[in-house]
Amino acid sequence: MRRTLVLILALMAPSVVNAQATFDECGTFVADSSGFYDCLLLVGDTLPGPYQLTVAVGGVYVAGDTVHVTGSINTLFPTFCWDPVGQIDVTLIEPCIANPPIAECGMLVEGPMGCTLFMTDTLDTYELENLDGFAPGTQVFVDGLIDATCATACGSTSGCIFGNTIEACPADFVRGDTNNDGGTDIADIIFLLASLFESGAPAPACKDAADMNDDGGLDISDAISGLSALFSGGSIPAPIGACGADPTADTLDCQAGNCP
Ligand SMILES: [Ca+2]
Ligand SMILES: [Ca+2]
Ligand SMILES: [Ca+2]
Repeated sequence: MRRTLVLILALMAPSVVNAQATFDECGTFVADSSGFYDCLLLVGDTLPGPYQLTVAVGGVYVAGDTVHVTGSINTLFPTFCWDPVGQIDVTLIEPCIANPPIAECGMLVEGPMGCTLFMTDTLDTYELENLDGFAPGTQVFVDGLIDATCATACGSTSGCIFGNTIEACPADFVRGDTNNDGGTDIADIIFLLASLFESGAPAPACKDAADMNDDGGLDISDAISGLSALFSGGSIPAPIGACGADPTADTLDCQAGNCP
């Protein structure tokens, strides 16, 4: 009897066209509205669903819990739950942080309605609170908080970034090339020591390149790390040997870089 009822309910469920779309937002678990089953479904903040998840959530979560889920939405899927409009093939499920931070480089692009949007490497687009004179087509570093549910006049976006600062993206560089001549040798150590201790000596064009221990500051320990890497089998943090971005954010300036 129960099996028959399941089949009937499944047949009565709204038919939908299969489509693959991305789900990447916070949502809230709700109980199946039929009251017959123990299906725990997810209602997204902007994608109302409800959605069935491909991972077991019973016993882990209860109705009312909020989570951040990423995955792809499949609208053709077997189910005995009453009312899901899609199934999320889950790649990540984690606690929901209401306003996750963002601090990364991306591109300013022209959006609809005359808006300028910030597009990340993963093609998410956000309205910014502060453009500070930067124009579309510019690579910029944005540091702020994400509001994925903001009301925006900029059409379909991934949300808004608020409380943000915006500045030019740090240039790629090779760590250790303190004198900016394309190579890494004892001359870089001498250049660094001179910049630290000789008045009037030029500063490194890319201070990140001179931060050989990548601790966010420039001092004698960087020269020691560089000497160790050159002569004592030590190593310094990436990027070394090829141009790359600083893996650790800091306040050191590298707008000039030492790469083409
Ligand atoms: Ca050099
Ligand atoms: Ca340092
Ligand atoms: Ca750094």
